[in-house]
Amino acid sequence: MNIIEDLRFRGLIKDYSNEKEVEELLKTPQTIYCGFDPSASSLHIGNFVMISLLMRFQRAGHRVIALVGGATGMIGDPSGKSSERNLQTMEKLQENTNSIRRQLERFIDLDDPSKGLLINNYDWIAPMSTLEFLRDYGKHFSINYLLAKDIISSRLESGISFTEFSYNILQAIDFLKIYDKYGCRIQVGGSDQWGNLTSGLELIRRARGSEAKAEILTCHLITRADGKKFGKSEKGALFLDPELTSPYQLYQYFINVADQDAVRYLKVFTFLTKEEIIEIEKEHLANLGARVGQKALAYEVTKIIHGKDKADEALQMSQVLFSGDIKSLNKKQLEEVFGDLTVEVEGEKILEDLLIEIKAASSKREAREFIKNNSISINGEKINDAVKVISKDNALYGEYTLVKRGKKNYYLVKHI
Ligand code: 383
Repeated sequence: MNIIEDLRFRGLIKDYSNEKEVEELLKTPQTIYCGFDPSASSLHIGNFVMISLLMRFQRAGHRVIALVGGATGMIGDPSGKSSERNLQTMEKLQENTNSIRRQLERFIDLDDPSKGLLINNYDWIAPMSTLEFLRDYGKHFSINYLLAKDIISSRLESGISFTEFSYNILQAIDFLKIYDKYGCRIQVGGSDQWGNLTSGLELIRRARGSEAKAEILTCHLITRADGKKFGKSEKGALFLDPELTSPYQLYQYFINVADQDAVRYLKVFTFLTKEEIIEIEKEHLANLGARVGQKALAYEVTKIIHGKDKADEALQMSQVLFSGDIKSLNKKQLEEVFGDLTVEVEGEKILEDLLIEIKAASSKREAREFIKNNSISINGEKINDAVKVISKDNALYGEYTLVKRGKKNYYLVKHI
């Protein structure tokens, strides 16, 4: 299967400048670029779709260029934003640029410059003079052309600064520079980037003549079956930085996707082959309750982003929710898995009172009922003594008591 067929199978491609031309170009080794602005200290799962696209091209024998927008990040892309952005400080931008570079380096093979490159548009945009900008580049764009772009026209009511209005031209300049310097003929991006990508084509054709060959390809932005925004957990965006989104949180997000989304996401986010995915899909559909698709997805995504060890650990941690084997978790893992369910409790309590205090039962009668029916476990062990004393003394790590009621209601008691 060639790369385009593979990308089509994965449902990644939204639009091309010219489908036939892109296919033709990809028959021989090409240089393909995608840009990432340092708007935050970490890239997120939406960016990862494009990083993995570059990885797919690289594995198919093409050279890829990951561009960090050191200069464009100073301006702020209006794409997908309904209002003007605040400018970031130079210190923050520098910091973000460094951490984003480090993230890209982990995914894209940069050992051999004929296979992968990391570049920063600050290197050519910062030294450019205003006159050069206006005479060499601005002259190629009519205001009418720019105003017709969705991103810009949609902001005419609420307003857009000249700064953000100019962003599109900066990205177009990048494409021309990279076209000239690296012979790069294909820029890729999410579908939100269409307006920026087409301006690059426009500039290359105007500046280098109509026979100049350059094309673009965009990917679908990822959607969710329930219509919510993809990639946002209760704690915010899913970041690639494990300090911001832990491997376990990432795993949990994907293990919880809808049945209809699981296989679709396997295609988008993993490097499993078509055959492997079809096999998983069969098993998944044959028994949705077993969540075969979600399990493969969560494990694979965590593995690609954080490595096999972290994926194994996340898998093991999430299995505790079903096995109840609490003792296999260390303190940090216990806090990760159950931290959101923490209830602080002062002093020692007998079990039936504790259940009421933490709202696992609504009355003494109900509490006793649960205990009698064997539906309460404490730190992984069934307890049927309603007056058992629960305190710091028998707590896990001298601090926590994990209460489980029924099959899946957990309460993490923190003794204070
Ligand atoms: C800057 C200079 C270039 C080429 C691209 C850029 C960045 C671009 C942008 N991209 C987004 C970002 O940085 O803003 N103007 O967060 C996202 N991308 C990719 C993809 C995506 C886009 O990094 O759709 C999601 O990840 O294109 O929103 O010369």
